[in-house]
Amino acid sequence: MASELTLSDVRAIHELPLPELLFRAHEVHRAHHAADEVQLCTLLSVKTGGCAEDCAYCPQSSHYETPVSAEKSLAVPEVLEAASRAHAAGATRFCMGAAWREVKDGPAFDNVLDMVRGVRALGMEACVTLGMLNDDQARRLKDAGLTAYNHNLDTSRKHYGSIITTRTYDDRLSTLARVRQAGITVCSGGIIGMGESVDDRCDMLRTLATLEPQPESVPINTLVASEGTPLANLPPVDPLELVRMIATARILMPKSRVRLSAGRLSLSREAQVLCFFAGANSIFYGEKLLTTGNPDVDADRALLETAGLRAAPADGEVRS
Ligand code: SAM
Ligand code: DTB
Ligand code: SF4
Repeated sequence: MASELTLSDVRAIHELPLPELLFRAHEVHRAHHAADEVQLCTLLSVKTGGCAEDCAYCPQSSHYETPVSAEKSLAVPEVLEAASRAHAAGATRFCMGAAWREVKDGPAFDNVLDMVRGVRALGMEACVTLGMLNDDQARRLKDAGLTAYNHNLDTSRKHYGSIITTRTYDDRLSTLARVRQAGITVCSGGIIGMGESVDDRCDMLRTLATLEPQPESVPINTLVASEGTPLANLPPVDPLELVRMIATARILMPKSRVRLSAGRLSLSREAQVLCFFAGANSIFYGEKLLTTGNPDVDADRALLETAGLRAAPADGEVRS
């Protein structure tokens, strides 16, 4: 995608009549991906709660009174047991999240490196999301075999200041540049339903699509309105707005894996199938995201089966 992509270019795509938008997105999807495959990715919070950042959507921020309390980091063996169970259930990617503002050198980070090595040894892709990091930490993650680093832009530059004040949009972009520089693939997306305008949504997609190269992975989350956070009482997103967001992301970033991420518990099967048609080709798989719920494994297996879709094989595995 050309770097001169403008907000009005993105709006023009986003505002297409929905059938036309879906048609174009699906065409792009089929040209670049096996359109019947959905990657199953399991999440685990390896350090929950007590986070110093003030992200207005997040139940793990210590700035708000939420039902999530600060816990100790998980030990390496329990994380690898969870990864192994996820693998046995069919997940090919394991993503570990920590409620950190940034990575700090020391035993907790050394443990994360061991977790990454262990997940890779199971034959799974390993992704972590640990907040900001420096060049040396990015290099050590790469050396441990990390596949991807998740760090979301979350929203547009304009809307960002009303969601997070404890770090800037440019901090986020520099972290992404460090990850890229270290040779780790980039996972970056955002959240809809945080009171942003359609322009904000489109501008976030514009920023993601003009990164060079584009992120390999783009999670699109719907706000999980969490008790105690400043965004707890926002109205739910119309699922068709999510479909538009996914279709627009697919058209702008043809090769990226677009992930239908948080918020699926509020989506009908029909809405999820429309998201897959629009180009989403990954879901979080397992009863829990980081601290909130997600459809259970049986429901997701049944959804894929009913829709005639299949779990994507691990890289290098032959389709059966
Ligand atoms: N602390 C690290 C960071 O923020 O980079 C990593 C973990 S953080 C929980 C990862 C991402 O989860 C956030 O960037 C945000 O996009 C998403 N997220 C967190 N809470 C959410 C919520 N209530 N609803 C939807 N997405 C959420
Ligand atoms: C992403 O974009 N969504 C995931 C993952 N990256 C780390 C996290 C969703 C968290 C939803 C709220 C929770 O469960 O705490
Ligand atoms: Fe902390 Fe990440 Fe939650 Fe922000 S999104 S409060 S950085 S855990």
